[in-house]
Amino acid sequence: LTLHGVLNALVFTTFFITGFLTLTTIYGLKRPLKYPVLNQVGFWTMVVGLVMAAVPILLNQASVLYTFYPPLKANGFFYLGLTLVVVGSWIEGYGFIFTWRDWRKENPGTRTPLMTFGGLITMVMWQLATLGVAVEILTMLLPWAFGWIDGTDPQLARTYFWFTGHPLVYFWLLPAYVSWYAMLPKLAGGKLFSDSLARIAFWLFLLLSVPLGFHHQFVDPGVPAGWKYIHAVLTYSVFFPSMLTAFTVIASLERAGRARGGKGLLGWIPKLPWSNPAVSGQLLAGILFFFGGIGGLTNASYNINLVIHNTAWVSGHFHLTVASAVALSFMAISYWLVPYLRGKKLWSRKWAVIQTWLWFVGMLIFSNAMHVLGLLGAPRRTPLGEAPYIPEEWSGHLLRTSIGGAILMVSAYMFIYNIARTWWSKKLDAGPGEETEIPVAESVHPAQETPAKLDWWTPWLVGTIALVLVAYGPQLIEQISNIDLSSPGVMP
Ligand code: HAS
Ligand code: CU
Repeated sequence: LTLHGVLNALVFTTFFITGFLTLTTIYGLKRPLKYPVLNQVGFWTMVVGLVMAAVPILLNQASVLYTFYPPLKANGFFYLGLTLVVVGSWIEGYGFIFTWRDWRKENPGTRTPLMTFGGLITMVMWQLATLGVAVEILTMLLPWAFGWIDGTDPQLARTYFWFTGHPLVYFWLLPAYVSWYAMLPKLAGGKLFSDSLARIAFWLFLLLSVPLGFHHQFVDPGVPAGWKYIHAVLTYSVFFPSMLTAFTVIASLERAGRARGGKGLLGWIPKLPWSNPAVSGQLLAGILFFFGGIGGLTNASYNINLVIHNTAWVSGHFHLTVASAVALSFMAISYWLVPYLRGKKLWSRKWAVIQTWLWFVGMLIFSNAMHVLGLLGAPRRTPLGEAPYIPEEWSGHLLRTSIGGAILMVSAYMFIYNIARTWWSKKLDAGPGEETEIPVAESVHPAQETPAKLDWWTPWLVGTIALVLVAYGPQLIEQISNIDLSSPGVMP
């Protein structure tokens, strides 16, 4: 489970995101990276970190899951490896920021191209968000794992982790939103409904991603209830930019569908280009994300959370969010990105469209079964196959989980095969315009008409830092001043 969680949630995402945001930076700004070597260093730092973390996992020296909660203890190189993956992504982020800063100097007053703007917000938020795990690993887990200190403080470690852990989900989600706003409307044959609304959504994610991590700690004894309520209210507020996204992206899609002859309330939906896998994948990812988002609202409700926390419900939630909204969007983006990078046609569009639908159907079965099992009390992070307490009423849902999971695996291998055949094929050279273009959506109102304030970093950065200090400062001071490094480690 550690291998599954780390490779999918931390590695697949981070590597795809830094690659995709490299493209949105240089293509959006129409200029090369300011310091290409810097981004190469960032990439290879991530690769070294990946290998360093993977070895202990494979040697069963790091069975601590992707959240590496102490007192579960891993070999020190696992923590060091993950640290390098984060440091590598930081370096890549600075490479984008330096490139944009040069562009900004030469283009004063011009609105930052939306695809670049969304990528920058993602990376700036990530620099702030990762301070939590950086402090956790460097001041607690590394010295503990290498034996320089005897014990650790699980409560403080969890607070540090969730300082990063929730914004981590938006580090995953925002690149998918960059595609949904800045590319999908073009792929659908239309325009972005509103450039301003898109930028407001990204600013709100910068402001609200970090100061709400306690919604993962509603059952933690060391966090006072008042602070849990404050973070619960802030969690409701971070709903807003996603609802804004649903409105703006669907409005853009509706315009495209109607331009293609869609009539009536919903007649525009079948008119969308579902035969393009880059479109079908992202539409289906969005539909799954509706259910994931509603589940997030349930999770955020302090008292209801007590019912679902640490149950299979949560696994159902994040397979609709990171494993669908994000992962299925990344696969769909790959269906134009790899042909673009290789100048070759996709090996099979038909396979690709079928793959996206298989993911959709498999995930509906898998995640619904997980949600229901959670409500029936099935714990997560537990090898249920070994458990002596499997009540009869779980069996049907466990079977559905397996069926859904098997469909997802077939879909995943169809994706990998299609991409590999495209990448290494000899004969599929694409003619001009055939999928080798980067889809750039124009907005209905030119971006230049978007208020200049929506391209102005200082007030939003100051507001973000102030909100984080208010939401976390007092509790961090309290927990750090009461640090108790007495908990021994457990290595399963
Ligand atoms: Fe979550 C736990 C609350 C979003 C991932 N979440 C997790 C965990 C993960 C995760 C990995 O409050 C487990 C962590 C662990 O290991 O313990 N989550 C939320 C809330 C949101 C949310 C309020 N989560 C995400 C996203 C994730 C993610 C995004 C990954 C990418 N989550 C929680 C809470 C917990 C939690 C508690 C702790 C539970 C516990 O006790 O452990 C919100 O951001 C959700 C807002 C989303 C919406 C949906 C908008 C819909 C859109 C679709 C548009 C449709 C389109 C297509 C474009 C309001 C934008 C249309 C198609 C046509 C055909 C037209
Ligand atoms: Cu969260």
